[in-house]
Amino acid sequence: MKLALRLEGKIREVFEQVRYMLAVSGETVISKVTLRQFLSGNRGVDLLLSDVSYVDPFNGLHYRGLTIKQVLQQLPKPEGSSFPYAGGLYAFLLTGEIPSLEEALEVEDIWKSRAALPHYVIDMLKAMPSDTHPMTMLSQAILALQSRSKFVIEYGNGLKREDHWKATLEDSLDLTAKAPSLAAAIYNIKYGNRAIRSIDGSLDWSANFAHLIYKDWDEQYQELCRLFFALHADQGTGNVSAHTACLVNSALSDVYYSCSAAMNGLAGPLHGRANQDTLEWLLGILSENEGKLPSKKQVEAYVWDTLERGKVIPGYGHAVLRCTDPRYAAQLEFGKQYMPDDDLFQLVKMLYEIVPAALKKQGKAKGVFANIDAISGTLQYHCGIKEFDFYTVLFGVGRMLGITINLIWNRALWLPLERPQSITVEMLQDRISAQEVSGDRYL
Ligand code: NMX
Ligand code: MLT
Repeated sequence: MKLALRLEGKIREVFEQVRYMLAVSGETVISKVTLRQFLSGNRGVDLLLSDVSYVDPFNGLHYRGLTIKQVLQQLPKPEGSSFPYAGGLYAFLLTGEIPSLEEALEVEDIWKSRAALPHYVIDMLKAMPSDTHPMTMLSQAILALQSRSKFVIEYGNGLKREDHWKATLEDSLDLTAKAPSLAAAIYNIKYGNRAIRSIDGSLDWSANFAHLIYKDWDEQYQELCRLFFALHADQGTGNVSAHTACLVNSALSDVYYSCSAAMNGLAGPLHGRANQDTLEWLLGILSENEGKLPSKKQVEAYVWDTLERGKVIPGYGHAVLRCTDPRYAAQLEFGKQYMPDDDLFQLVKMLYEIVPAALKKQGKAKGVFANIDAISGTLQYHCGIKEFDFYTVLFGVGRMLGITINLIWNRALWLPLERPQSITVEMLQDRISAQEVSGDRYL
């Protein structure tokens, strides 16, 4: 595999660099933690290593140093499409080099050859109770594939540490190849008992999802799939889903265990499920106004009612971002092009004018701007995916791209078992007292 050969060279370079830093500067302090940070989920504490992406609080997501706009411009695209091959994005995030068309297609071809789902996974999904949340189905289906892990077999046969990344790469390609098929199987089984399709060899990975849910006629939806999966791929590794995967994988649990666990984190309303909750909330606003677009005043009243009931405004705020999420902006452009007159899209734009000011006035949220979930469901809904409890599965399909790449790199860099220390309240109090005496404000 040419991809693995290119990656091997990169890994050698970065491995040496990290080992050298560790040997020469091992005791250098790179981050300090205040008591407030300690009790606020370690916000703003630099604790994780990843070159794959970085979230700048004021400029948002960067994939390998490039903005989202640059990435969408520079990666190879299928003929006639405005959005890149996911295979090209994968190669780029993995190696840090913009791939040629041929290099993007190498990943697409590998995925095509590994996309089929084993029958027992489909049978298992069909056997689950009909009220099972699609994220539970996704997590279970990934876990069901775990018995196929090449890492586990090779580890059992004495796999050397320097080769852990190679088996992780194999598992990663196997799982990501199946991700659209898994999501489509869940969709087809849960919402209509439709037959499970095989991929269309003439379509790329992203557009194949449209084909698998019987929307191959819908070029607009194929375009949305390409954009959607690209935008959801990575967001640093501090977010709950990626961090969970990295933590689980640090015990040398394989890619399947790690990604299944990641999906359980993504299923939470403060994380990926916010796309489902946003759509439900938007439909609630419309239905209060008998399905018609409400006035600005009515929307403001709805926003305040939500806040006064102690609820969060889904799709707004962020643990890191202090600006509008560029992933929101990229989707806004898509909406302007394809659905400018859609009522939900109009409502999304109204909220963008209203919510940040309301959150500022309320004075609690540190990030008040729109995040990726403020709009993603609206685009799906317009394209006919009305089953909004499914949206987080689509987030998961995209996120598996970034997560698996981080796992490959974590194994390549020999990142050890994650094991921070916990301390008792009494110990915390003692440290505060000791430092109040010494005048040092840091723990
Ligand atoms: N609406 C109402 N209150 C909010 C919001 C919001 N959108 N965002 C933050 N707050 C509140 C938050 O609940 C907290 O309240 P309290 O002090 O009573 O606990 C306070 O403001 C301070 O929170 P922050 O430090 O600004 O936010 P934090 O970093 O803890 O959390 C989120 C970040 C994303 C969890 C939070 O902004 C939120 O709940 N947003 C709505 C849900 C959402 O859109 N999640 C998706 C995030 C992106 N993703 O895809 O994962
Ligand atoms: C994400 O894409 O993971 C979300 O924006 C949440 C985060 O970054 O913490």
